[in-house]
Amino acid sequence: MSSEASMLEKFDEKIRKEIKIEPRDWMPDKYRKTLIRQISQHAHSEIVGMLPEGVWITRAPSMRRKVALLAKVQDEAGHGLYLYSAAETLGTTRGEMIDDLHTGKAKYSSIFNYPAITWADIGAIGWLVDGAAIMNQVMLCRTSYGPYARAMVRICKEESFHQRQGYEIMLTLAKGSEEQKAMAQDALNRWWWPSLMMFGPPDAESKHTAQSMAWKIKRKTNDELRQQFVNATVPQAKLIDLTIPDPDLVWNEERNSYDFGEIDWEEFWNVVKGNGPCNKERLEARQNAAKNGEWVRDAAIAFAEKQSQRKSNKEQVA
Ligand code: BYC
Repeated sequence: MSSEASMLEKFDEKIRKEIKIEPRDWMPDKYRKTLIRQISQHAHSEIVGMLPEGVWITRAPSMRRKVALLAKVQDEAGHGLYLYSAAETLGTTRGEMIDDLHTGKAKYSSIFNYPAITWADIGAIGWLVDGAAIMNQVMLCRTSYGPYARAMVRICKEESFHQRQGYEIMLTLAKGSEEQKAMAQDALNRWWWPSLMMFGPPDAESKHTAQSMAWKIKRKTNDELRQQFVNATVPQAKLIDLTIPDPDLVWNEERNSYDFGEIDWEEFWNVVKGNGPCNKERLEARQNAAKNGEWVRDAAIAFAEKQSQRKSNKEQVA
């Protein structure tokens, strides 16, 4: 047996036995590439995901809401950083990943190309977008690559706070004046379908799912997670007396699940290809942030170099 074949056998055995793959372990090149793609896209989603909510920090309706939103957006920056670090253990660099984002080569979640136009959108994002994100990320806590799985455990704890803060905003608006309730319903109408799209294309059209399931990178398929999300979210909407904007939504006793309407996949691919309502604006915001922060990074590097020079000078004297 060639040494590559024997390494592959060992790798497959670890996957079979649910032993995590760690950075120094041998892994097939395609496994490494799939992880770099998925983890870096995930990291970019966290960073771009700060933009729609970030603009509402100064406009939050009370001190309490402002503090919670500020904490949430900061958490997202943190999630991005854990994820970039996890991807770096696979041999890529943060600079390469960020360049790929800024040049439009790397994807980030379609959902962040929609605008947050009212305060209720902040509620809908927390409730639906973070709700969908958790559904996907809970299964990623069991992903086969160790650093990704461990990052996910911490991220999920923070995401559940995000989901609750969003749902609580929706609850407050839904119990408020007629105008506030209408604002909450309008946000639900606009965010519902894009949230279902977050889970990715239907299984039959998902080019990566079969291999990622075999490698236990993904533990559930796009359609399974989407269904799980619908089943969990419909009762939450009922509880606050809001209507899911889907006339085909109906409980199916046999499947023990909700049946739901057809997703507009043409809209999804259009957004993924860069033609959503905010794609251009989001990319420009990240490119400008990189340009405007260049002097800070240069200064930090110069300072670190000076410190390390001083340390080695002292060591030489001693
Ligand atoms: N948007 O074969 P498929 C968050 C792409 S952020 C754009 O099913 P896969 C949060 C896909 O990349 C949550 N593109 O792919 C932050 C692929 O294209 P490439 C983000 C999408 O990887 C702030 C092609 O379509 N979560 O939590 O097996 C505030 C075919 O798809 C999308 C993650 O990133 C999409 N929605 O499955 C609030 C989780 N869907 O790469 C919240 C980690 C698919 O071949 N990622 N594409 O050019 C995953 O679990 C998987 O990558 C996906 C897709 C389920 C998203």
